[in-house]
Amino acid sequence: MPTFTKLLLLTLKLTLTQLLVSPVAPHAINPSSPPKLERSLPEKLVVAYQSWSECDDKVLDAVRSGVNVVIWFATNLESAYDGSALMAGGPNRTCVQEKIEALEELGYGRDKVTHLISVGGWDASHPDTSNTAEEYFEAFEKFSDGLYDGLDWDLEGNDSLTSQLNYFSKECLLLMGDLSQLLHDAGYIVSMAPPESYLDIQTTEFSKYVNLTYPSDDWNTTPPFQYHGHNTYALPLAMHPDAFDFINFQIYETKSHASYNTTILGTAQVDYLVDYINMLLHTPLNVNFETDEDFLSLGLQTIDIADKIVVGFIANGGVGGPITAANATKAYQQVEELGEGNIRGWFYWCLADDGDVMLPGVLSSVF
Ligand SMILES: *[C@@H]1O[C@H](CO)[C@@H](O)[C@H](O)[C@H]1NC(C)=O
Ligand SMILES: *[C@@H]1O[C@H](CO)[C@@H](O)[C@H](O)[C@H]1NC(C)=O
Ligand SMILES: *[C@@H]1O[C@H](CO)[C@@H](O)[C@H](O)[C@H]1NC(C)=O
Ligand SMILES: *[C@@H]1O[C@H](CO)[C@@H](O)[C@H](O)[C@H]1NC(C)=O
Ligand SMILES: CC(=O)N[C@H]1CO[C@H](CO)[C@@H](O)[C@@H]1O
Repeated sequence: MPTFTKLLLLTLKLTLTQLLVSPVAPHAINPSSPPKLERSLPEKLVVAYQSWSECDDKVLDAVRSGVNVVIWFATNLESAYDGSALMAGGPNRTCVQEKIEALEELGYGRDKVTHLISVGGWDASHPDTSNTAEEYFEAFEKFSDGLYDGLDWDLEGNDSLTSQLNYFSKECLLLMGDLSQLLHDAGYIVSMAPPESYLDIQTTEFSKYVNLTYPSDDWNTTPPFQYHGHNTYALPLAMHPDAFDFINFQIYETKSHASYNTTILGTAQVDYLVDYINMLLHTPLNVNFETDEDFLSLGLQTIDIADKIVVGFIANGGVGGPITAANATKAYQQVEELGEGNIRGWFYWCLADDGDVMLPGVLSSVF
């Protein structure tokens, strides 16, 4: 007994001393601690989003039909009552755990299906940047507790046009990059889901505002659609090119180039998507940060996204929009025939709006 007590005391003393003399900041992550699980992704991706807080058996059918990445929706990065970093919100944890276990029993374990948790969404708050990326890394691990394989960024704007949330602060963009890097280095999967204009291959402009217009797409509406961005998501990507595993391009953003070209200009859906995919694959994604007071020192950056491209649709009752899933697969095949590479995969928003689980089968048929 006494020996044990002594040993315990000695251990405690040592730990305390180590803590007191430790030069490491209290929230720093031990870089030598290995990731608990080296997450990997399938070669070709069929990504499905859950709707806000959704958790039900639809995910089982979707995975059986070809979905191999599920993104659960959506959390916020907040401060707790005592000011500490907190990842909060998202779907019912017990339910998510049950569905992941049910998938494992069906033969779709964690080695075959990746489960990510998203941050943000339209009208959602942006991260509270009074906490550091290191602190949010710990908050993620606490929130996830092994349930999720990584994180997906969905930060967007707000319905109220003059809202502060239609501006991505410098601190917010830096946090997105820094936290992504920490998660990536620890072996987690990290993705981002920019609306088309938030990562736009068709312009080099950069802005932190997401209440802008597309000056060149004339829909003859007054006022024009005022919730576009200009390459906002290019900032974390330019600063941490290796941190992101894949990029979900939301070509279904309201009044997107994709809708404009296919509806107003009348370009056939297949032709548009072939052109768009080829642009993403072969045109350098150049973004000019010189016009931004916070990031001008970055100058003109060329971002390599060739192996990260995932193109996404709105479910539209199982048809897919603004390009249908059927036309998307035709476009994929045409790009394939050119023999110069292809996209990493597809995604769709969201499981709830694909009631008869039509999309995964069509989208996965080309892989
Ligand atoms: C969360 O999910 C579990 C398991 O499906 C369920 O029993 C519980 O009622 C749910 N909790 C809430 C608050 O809906
Ligand atoms: C865009 O949002 C900012 C707030 O971030 C606001 O100051 C500005 O007035 C908004 N622009 C328009 C056109 O409403
Ligand atoms: C493909 O796109 C065209 C418009 O370009 C549309 O008329 C047609 O219905 C689509 N086909 C399918 C099978 O979705
Ligand atoms: C969409 O239309 C515009 C205007 O004609 C054109 O510049 C652009 O290249 C088109 N985009 C695609 C992907 O075809
Ligand atoms: C912070 C903020 O401006 N939130 C607004 C987002 O948009 C909704 C809907 O218009 C408003 O109710 C919120 O106040």
